[in-house]
Amino acid sequence: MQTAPKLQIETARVEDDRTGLSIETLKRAFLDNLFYIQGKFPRLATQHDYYMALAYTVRDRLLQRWISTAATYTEQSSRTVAYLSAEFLMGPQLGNNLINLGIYDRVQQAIEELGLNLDTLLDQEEEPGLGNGGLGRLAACYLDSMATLEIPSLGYGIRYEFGIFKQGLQNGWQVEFTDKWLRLGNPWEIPRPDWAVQVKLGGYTEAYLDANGHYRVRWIPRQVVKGVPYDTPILGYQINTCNTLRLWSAQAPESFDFEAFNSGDYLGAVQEKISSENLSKVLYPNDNVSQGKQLRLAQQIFFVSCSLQDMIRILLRQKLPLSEFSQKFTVQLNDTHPAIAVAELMRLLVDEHGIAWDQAWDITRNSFAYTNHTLMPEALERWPVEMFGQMLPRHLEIVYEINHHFLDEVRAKFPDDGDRIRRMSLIDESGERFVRMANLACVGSYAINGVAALHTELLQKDVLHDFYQLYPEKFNNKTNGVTPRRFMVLSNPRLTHLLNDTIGDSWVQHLDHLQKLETSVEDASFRQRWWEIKQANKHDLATYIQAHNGITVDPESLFDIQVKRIHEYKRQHLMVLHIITLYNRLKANPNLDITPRTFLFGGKAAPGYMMAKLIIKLITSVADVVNNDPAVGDRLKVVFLKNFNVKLAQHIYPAADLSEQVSMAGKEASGTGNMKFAMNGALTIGTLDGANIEIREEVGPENFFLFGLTAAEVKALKASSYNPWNYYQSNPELKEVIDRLKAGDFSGGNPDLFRPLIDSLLSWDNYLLFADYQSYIEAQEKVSQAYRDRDRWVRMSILNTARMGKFSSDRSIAEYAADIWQTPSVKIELTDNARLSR
Ligand code: 9GP
Repeated sequence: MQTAPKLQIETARVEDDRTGLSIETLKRAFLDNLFYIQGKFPRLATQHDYYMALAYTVRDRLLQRWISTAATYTEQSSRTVAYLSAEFLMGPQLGNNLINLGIYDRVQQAIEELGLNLDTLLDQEEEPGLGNGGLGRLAACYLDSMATLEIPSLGYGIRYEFGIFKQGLQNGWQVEFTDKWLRLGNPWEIPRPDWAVQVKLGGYTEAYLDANGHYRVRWIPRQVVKGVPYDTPILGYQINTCNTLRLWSAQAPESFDFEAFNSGDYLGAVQEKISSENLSKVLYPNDNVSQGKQLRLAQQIFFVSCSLQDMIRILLRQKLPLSEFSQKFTVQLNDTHPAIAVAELMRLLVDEHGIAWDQAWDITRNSFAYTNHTLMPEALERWPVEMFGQMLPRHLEIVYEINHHFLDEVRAKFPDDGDRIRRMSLIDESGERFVRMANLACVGSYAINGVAALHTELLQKDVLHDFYQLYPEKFNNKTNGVTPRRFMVLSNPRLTHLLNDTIGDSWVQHLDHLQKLETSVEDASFRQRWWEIKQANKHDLATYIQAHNGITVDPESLFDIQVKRIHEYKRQHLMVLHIITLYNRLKANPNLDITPRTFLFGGKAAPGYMMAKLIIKLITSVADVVNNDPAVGDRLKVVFLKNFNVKLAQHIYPAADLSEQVSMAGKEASGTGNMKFAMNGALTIGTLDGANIEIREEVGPENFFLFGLTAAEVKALKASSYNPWNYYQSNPELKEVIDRLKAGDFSGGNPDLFRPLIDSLLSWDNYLLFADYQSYIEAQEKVSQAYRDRDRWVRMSILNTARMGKFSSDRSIAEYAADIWQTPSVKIELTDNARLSR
């Protein structure tokens, strides 16, 4: 038999238009993409067309790295982290990819030579807002660090058609708009329909005997949904490693039910399609709260099942037996959202691949690791048993079976302890029955971690105490971190240049090298440059505020900023109490010499969270009064920046003087905004909560404005029947603030508008604003004093940046890799074709 001639692909020996990095080649490739991909020529092209042409130009350059990476992982069967997360808040991709490819400046020049402006093109990108806040953004930072540290990894999630809603303001109230981020196309993703999988839902199970006479169970679903993967390349920083984010989109297996269609029932025919596609339609806009909705459970099983089936496909393609699943993959569960994976992997192994229960359980238990991200009781997911059983009848059986074995284990270690059994059971039977997802995650994982030292301690002492007693060896802490590539290099180019000039650029990969800055603190010209950079960044933000809010703010004033999700526990309204306190002082004494401040807020409220929405209305109402009172003049300004997202965040962190991290101690698991601010030289005013504690330890207590009760004091105060009314009565300034609000001074004379908020503060004040008020006001006095001494302030600011090395996500990921995943790094060489063309 004649062998077919080997396909010869001409290897490019000169720079080619898809890999070359010279300015001339970049320009040629850009115009080529404009013509052949966008189908436009310069006279017709919009700025968005130019953005797309540039994005494709950059994507081509990622592809050679991506393919080399995939090829190497396949050849070497590398151990891989599968990071399962219902949210990935990626932010815009173009700028970050330019930085990581190391071609930012070159592309800027190429674009300018073409008569265009890079900033304008970057601004065209619709960010994929596929997350709510900290948890989703952390997942995105971790993908960046895994690639940078050359750790083989796959991020798995949902390709929501609509991401987090866009926030507008109407009369000072939040209004929500659909986020149609895919409207103009997404140049970064590649669909992989050939790797689509099917996910079952509903129906019933039945037992049968297989050909060998073994008892088996099969699941007859009511509905089958197709999951189609869309891949996005995740390039590491100036390295060849290019990992993958794989997001699943739901489709009906057949577009039409032809039987219904032929019988004339057109709507019925598309019904199945609509209900299937609903699974990946929209992100639930809740942060730190679980709504317990059926569709949300369906989303979870959908992406988890797709991802586990995909891992099994990869394993089998590499000719590895299923028994090696846990050697090939370590599966990180980002909170409980993917915790159903424990039951789903059991189902796949036992029912679909005929592996015996005990062996399957060994594989499962060695495959998963669970990160808890919250201490908020309302965020701990529980599913009504009935709903769970209707959607996932087989999983419910498996959960019962796991529970049966697990409770035997508990009884063996803690005999005659019925209460403990009730608390630890995977099923909550105290009233209506629920499946407890955190318990399932703890039982099915070999490692359990919190996201800051205090958080892990509180998990061990409190929320997961029983599990800690049973499995102390599983528990460990992994303090969060953030990527300096996006949140320093990309966001703050001025600071980046100064740092590079002063200490070289190794800090971008080794953030602890920032320590070298400490010696420059004594250099007056360095301090001057530091100050000027902050001023320039503040100027840029002031311009943005003028354009978007129509408010003139003074870049010389202290920029005092709180940006994060709006939540009572985060206490945006504590900052409002301070603003009104200053306002009252100025009204009483118009000549008072105060440090001028600009108070900036940003953040979304969950659409159904009425109190959070009222807090936004409070901020905008106070802003209306304060900003327009001639007695105040330019000394105080209050601004609510609408639609806080990653893109906007990148302009805000570099411009901050003061970072507000004021949650009630014991509630914020870690926080990551706190890190992004401090890295960019903002000083923090904060409580001893989450990662604030570690930030303060690192930067030094003298460079941090501490206030408020500790977590232990909060607990004690709550136990001793806290009464906010006493604080109100005994603190004249606090009383005046509340009385003015009550009188309607910030609501056009309407005493009812803020009543729910005021009543909640006066009656129970769950988050102890009144208890912390005085301490907060005093700390703010110290801030004002410190800011008046420019030299002192700049020194403190420099030391904050210099000492933030610990909070790089590279450090966090290195710890995950060493302590939990045991994933060696894998060097990626570019394929010949790519190497020749460099
Ligand atoms: O609220 C936490 C936040 O403190 C933390 O920084 C972030 C990342 O670990 O996770 C948040 N948790 C959630 O969004 C829900 O569990």
